[in-house]
Amino acid sequence: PADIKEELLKKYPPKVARKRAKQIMINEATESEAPPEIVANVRTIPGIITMRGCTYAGCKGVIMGPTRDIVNITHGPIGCGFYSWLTRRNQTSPGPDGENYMTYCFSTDMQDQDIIFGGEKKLEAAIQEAYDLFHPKGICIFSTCPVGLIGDDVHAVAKKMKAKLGDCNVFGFSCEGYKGVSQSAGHHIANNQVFTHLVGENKEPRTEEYKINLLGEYNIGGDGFEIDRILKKCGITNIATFSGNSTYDQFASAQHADLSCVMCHRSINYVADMLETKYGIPWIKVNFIGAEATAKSLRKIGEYFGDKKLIDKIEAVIAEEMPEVEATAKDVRSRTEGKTAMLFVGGSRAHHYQELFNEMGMKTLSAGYEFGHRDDYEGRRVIPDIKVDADSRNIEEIEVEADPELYSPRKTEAEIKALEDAGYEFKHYDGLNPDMDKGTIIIDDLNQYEAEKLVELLKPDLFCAGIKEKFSIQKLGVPLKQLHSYDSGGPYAGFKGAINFYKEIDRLVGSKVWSYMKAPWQENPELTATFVWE
Ligand code: CFM
Ligand code: HCA
Repeated sequence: PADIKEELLKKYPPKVARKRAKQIMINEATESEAPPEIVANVRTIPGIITMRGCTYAGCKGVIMGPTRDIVNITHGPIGCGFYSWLTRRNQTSPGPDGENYMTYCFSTDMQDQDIIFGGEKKLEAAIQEAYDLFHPKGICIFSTCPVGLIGDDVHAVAKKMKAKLGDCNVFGFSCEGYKGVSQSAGHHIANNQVFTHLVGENKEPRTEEYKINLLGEYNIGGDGFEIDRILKKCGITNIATFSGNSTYDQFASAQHADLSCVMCHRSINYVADMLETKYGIPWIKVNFIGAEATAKSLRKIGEYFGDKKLIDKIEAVIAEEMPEVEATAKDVRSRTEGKTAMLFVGGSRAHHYQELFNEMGMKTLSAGYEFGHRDDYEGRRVIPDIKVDADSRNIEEIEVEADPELYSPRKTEAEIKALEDAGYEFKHYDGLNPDMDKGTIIIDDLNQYEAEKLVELLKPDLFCAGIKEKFSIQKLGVPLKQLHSYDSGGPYAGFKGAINFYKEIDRLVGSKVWSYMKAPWQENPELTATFVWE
């Protein structure tokens, strides 16, 4: 593996190589030793073809995009709105209210004249038009790069329109694309605004049993539907999903839950912390990617509530669901055992999906995040040591305090202690590194050059990444599975999702078609030349 690292760095100018060397690590983490440090959540070196996206994408596309009954207006050029319109495959199912704005792409469609003379009037008109057409409960405004550059005040416009409309919550996000080093800044900005303007609004008490929030689950390819099916079968009430197929009212009611379950730690840990500080709701890390991981997460929820009725029901559900999962796993394993994969995805899937590959007997040779922070690699215990640089300081940290009326610890200190003494972990995430084998290669903010080099050197049976990587990797003869959009597949979460995933990956790694790929000019070069590097 050390040779591989050297190979990846060899072509870079010395300064670039020094910086990239800190973002490429040979995994040495073990359960007991402190893992070595990785540099993450820093600017991509200019000129490098990063896999990352922008802050606007993280805020509008990722966190707020999947909500179905809020009108999300992109204030900016049409491309920003169009590119973030359903490309993420976040699915929705309108409830009895029938409200679902997912099929619309709302944008102010800024033109040259708006950039020169200002776009606030156009934004006001857009909010009014959306209100007149749909009368939604909420309208959110997302700032793209030019909005920050010309100084349009989206917050002032939102405030004015909220007062004018009266029965519609309007608020904005300063999530200009350049605001942070990646999508991650957009997550934080979205978390802050949703918490400030929306969470806690619905004061109507909830009387259901075993109330949780599911944080960081975006219903890509219907994952959230499968998780909800399982939760419902177990008798667990999901008050609010942040934010797959969510509604205005779910966010507004999140303070009624008794436990927050965090799927994607990177994108939503801020809301989990704020719900705890303001309302006293503890949070735990869960993972519904992988059948074993799903069972473990359900048991963790059962143990928290500590009720025999719930615990027995959860066991019954697991016992009912697992035989089909195990039979499928056994069948595919005869073909997938020992095959290898690489996973380079956002800020949590490069970790979560290793569970599914393990269940198929497949090994992960190399993995990494586009924009994870050190805690997503090394675990939350390193948070106090993370250097706060100018880019992170640029993102607002909001002050949240215990609500004088609504704060109520869901468990007594003694109850929490009893759970912890029994090994229960609150507010805990160990990150990706400890789950990967020694000697595997962990890379932050992988780029096009390194991706191709890795494939050439390690020849994995499968590469998992996104649309920008898909075709360049497949041209190298290796199948690429999109772990963002799932290509056209899914769900992959929960029990039924695991079965879907096993079957698809079995077909992908068993197919030889990619290795037959040769462009005509590779087979019969009509022109040959030698490139001389001086
Ligand atoms: Fe969380 Fe996500 Fe991800 Fe993410 Fe994303 Fe996504 Fe992703 Mo694409 S919230 S960090 S910003 S799990 S959109 S649903 S697939 S990069 S690994
Ligand atoms: C985003 C969204 C994205 C992109 C996926 C991809 C997604 O970061 O803006 O590059 O294929 O999941 O849709 O991560």
